[in-house]
Amino acid sequence: MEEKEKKKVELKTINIKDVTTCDATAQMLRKAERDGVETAFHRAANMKACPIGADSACCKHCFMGPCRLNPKDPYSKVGVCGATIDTIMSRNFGRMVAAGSAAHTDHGMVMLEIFKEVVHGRSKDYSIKDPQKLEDVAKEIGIETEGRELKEIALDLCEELERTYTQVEGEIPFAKRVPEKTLEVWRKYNMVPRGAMREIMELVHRTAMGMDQDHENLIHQCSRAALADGWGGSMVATEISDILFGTPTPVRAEVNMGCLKEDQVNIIIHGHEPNLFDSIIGSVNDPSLIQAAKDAGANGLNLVGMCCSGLEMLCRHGIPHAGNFMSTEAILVTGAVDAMGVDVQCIKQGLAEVAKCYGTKLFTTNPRVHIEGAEHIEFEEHNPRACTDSIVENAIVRFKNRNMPIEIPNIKNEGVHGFSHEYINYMLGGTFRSSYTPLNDNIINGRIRGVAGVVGCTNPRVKQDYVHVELVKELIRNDVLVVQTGCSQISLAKAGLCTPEAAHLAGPGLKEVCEAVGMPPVLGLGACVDNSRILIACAEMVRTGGLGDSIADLPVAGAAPEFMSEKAITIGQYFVASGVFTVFGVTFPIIEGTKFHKLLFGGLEEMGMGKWGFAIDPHDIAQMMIAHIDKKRKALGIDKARERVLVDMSDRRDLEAA
Ligand code: NFS
Ligand code: SF4
Repeated sequence: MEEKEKKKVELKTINIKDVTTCDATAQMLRKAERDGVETAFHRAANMKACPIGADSACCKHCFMGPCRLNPKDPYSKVGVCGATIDTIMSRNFGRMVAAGSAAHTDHGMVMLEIFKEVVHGRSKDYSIKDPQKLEDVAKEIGIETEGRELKEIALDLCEELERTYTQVEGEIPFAKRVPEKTLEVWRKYNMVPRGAMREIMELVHRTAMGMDQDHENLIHQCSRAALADGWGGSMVATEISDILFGTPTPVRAEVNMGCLKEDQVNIIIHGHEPNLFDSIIGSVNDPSLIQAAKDAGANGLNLVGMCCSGLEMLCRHGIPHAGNFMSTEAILVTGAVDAMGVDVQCIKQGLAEVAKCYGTKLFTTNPRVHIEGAEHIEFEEHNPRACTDSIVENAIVRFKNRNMPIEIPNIKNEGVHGFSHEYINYMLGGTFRSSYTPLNDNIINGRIRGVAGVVGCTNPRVKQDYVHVELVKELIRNDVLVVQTGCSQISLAKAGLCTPEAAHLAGPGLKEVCEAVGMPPVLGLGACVDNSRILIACAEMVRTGGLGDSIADLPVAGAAPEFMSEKAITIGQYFVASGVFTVFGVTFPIIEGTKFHKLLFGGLEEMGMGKWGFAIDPHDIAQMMIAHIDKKRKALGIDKARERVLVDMSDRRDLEAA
């Protein structure tokens, strides 16, 4: 009792208006406080981030330490082994990259395994939904497709793509997609990835005590392991998921907590791999389970996604999405969630406690992820429905036994999602001449100033959704076309910017293009692994011509303004290594002014890559990105075109006003 009272005192310390701009989440945080339930928002307020760790100034790579250096005076001390601040920070950075790369590549490998099972005819539960994509991808990496059976091509594709993970020598297959000039830079610094397993292994090895103690040397392996994710693991995950579950095309769908239905059995799938979600779609459409729900007094089964799992199915099938990372605990506070099934990545342990408070059944399904206090129903690739049917059955039981008041925020936002790079191609070019030429032309003539990728997590250390939304608004207002993935896409969807109607918020040039094509100024591409779609789009822009020879020449920039995950660091590093200026918010785990900081924030650019940037305020981030885009426009000699367009635009407005 005493302990509970103490908790309540702590709960008072958050000011809900300061921690989120998501109205549904705010409503649920108020309810949580009334109910005496805590969330990551409350814990963040009560857990001050360690200032030494935040700057990456500590090392625990051996037990002569752990050693802590002084972030305020980083060169005043070294570790017991003599490691300098640059060594310590770069090794920590490398370990983050290794972890993030491992996450995406493990996910990609699972997709490839399923694909193999399907191709060998050993899986009846999945099938090839996009044979055209299968052929296209095969052709692109040099597999003969002419006159061959799909199965033969598919077998070759499996074998070839497996090299992405396992090969010990030579370049990964998707290196073939990289523009030659970008590849040259990678080759110069020995950064073209071999198999991801090889690269991650080497990176973990090199970041151990007594290993690579030169941050300039180590950054090459950081880049190589990161590229093994972006152009490897993540790209395979995306391409194989498209082949198995369908390539996204624009689909209207609803997001936010109002997607829950009080009179139905609500089931949430949260995590990352599309196979679990795909199987549960089958379960909720099973007539016998629908009948069971009706027998329990429900008006049906309501399946809703969250985080990246949710994005996989929002973009492919228009399945409603209830919210991003910082809303996963909050949604349980509705009391309306009968079951939540999770697989891998970004699953807060705190969910178990909140679920317990509201009688929601929390199920882990993946052998890699068990949570104390959650029930585990293992998802087996050979019998996926056993797991997902069981989740549905359990949800029905919970629905029948609901015994507490339910409060569902009455907020839903509609938008259009599912812009694969193939669709962007088609959308802009039309059926007969599908290509990136119109995009490049519009960039060259200045209607579109450049392209920005705004991606990544939400983080309780900054106001949820606020930074994403403000940043994107400012970018489109300045004629920058925005592409999105991950939790950021949901932030913007909730803010109503993923609709063609949002074009009125865009600058005159971008607005004109959006209206002509009927597209939103903010294009949602999918989950975090689908950042690979952005890489492919960048490569296509280079190949189409007129915007330079390498990705580093393009007037593009990226941002993860509310990041929290190691995976985001890896994504940032593969974008930077690919040639993109990438700005992070919240905090950056490297001390400003150190040699390693200078390397990341400038040196890499001098070597022909992109570079990192950091700012907390969304308007600062936007200005940095726009300045970079303008710098690239100038280098390409297309800055004048834009000035002309702007004159044209204001002239036109003057004319209209007259
Ligand atoms: Ni990306 Fe997806 Fe969200 Fe961040 Fe987590 S769900 S892989 S890591 S929090 S965007
Ligand atoms: Fe300290 Fe060096 Fe050991 Fe790190 S590796 S804990 S800096 S002695």
